[in-house]
Amino acid sequence: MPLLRAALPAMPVLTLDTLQQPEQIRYVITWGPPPGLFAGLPALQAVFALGAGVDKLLLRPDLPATVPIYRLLDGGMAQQMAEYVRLGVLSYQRHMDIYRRQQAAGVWKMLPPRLPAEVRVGVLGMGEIGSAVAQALVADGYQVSGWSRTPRQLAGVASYHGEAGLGEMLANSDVLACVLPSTPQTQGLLDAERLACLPAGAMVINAGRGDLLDENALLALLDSGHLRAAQLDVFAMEPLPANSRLWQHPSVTLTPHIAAITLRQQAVSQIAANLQRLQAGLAAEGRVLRERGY
Ligand code: NDP
Ligand code: OXD
Repeated sequence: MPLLRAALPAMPVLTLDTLQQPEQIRYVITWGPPPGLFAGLPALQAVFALGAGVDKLLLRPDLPATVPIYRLLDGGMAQQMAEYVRLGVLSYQRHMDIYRRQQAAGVWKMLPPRLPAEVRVGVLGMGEIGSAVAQALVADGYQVSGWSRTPRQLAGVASYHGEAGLGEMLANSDVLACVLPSTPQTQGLLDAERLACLPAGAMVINAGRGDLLDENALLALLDSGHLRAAQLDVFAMEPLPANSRLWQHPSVTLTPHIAAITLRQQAVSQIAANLQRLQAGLAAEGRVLRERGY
């Protein structure tokens, strides 16, 4: 709050605890607002999400479709996500997951080295975050391809789009890294059939949203050995229920939705600049297009 007040000295900034005269509130900055909040704000002109993904906000029945939603554009999250994905890819390339299992079993066995140029990484989602992930992987020397809804060009990245493009990319991805938003079109995208299109011995990284991936299908393919490993940051239900088999699975590394965390200073600067644009009658950046769901 002090950061926001310092960035917007001319604008009264209230918290939920200090909220008075809700009928005068014009802007809300939020991640997970309490149910019904927006219904009591008749003067609401815009909502600023404290994150990149707005799937939950778009489902809010109390938020009129006429109120624009603005999301964070990168804000330091792209670099964090690139680090998160590179951790998984590097671990795969250097066989660290296999060596961990060998260690647990007391096995001393060298595996043949694999160079970055021999590892194919497919990135699902080539937006603010996905394109930074892809670029970081290209810089590391991996063979990188990317998938998006519309055609995208990125130096060193083989670009795919649409359903046909997805099949081809999956079949050629040793590591699949998902940083897609959750939309009606992407929910359930990584189902049993599509996951089975990955080459034998592939790894899946999901840091987009949990509902993109069928967790049971993933577990079945890990159990059968078709997939070698998974690194998961997001889940169908968060926190991940205690009885999920993912917790204990030897081929799964999981993290509690921390792949790319909102950085306060960057978020405040971006939102304050956007508010100032709106106040000056200019278009703000990062507007979510409701009709496409992200
Ligand atoms: P962007 O909106 O910038 O990019 C979204 C990308 O997904 C675009 O390339 C878009 O295609 C593609 N896409 C959307 N729908 C489809 C579809 N139906 N088929 C193919 N491609 C599709 O989002 P960001 O990069 O900023 O963020 C992506 C997501 O990452 C967030 O929505 C959030 O869910 C997740 N995230 C997770 C975090 C974590 O800590 N785990 C942190 C931050 C974000 P096109 O280029 O054609 O528009
Ligand atoms: C986001 C997230 O979407 O943290 O920003 O998941």
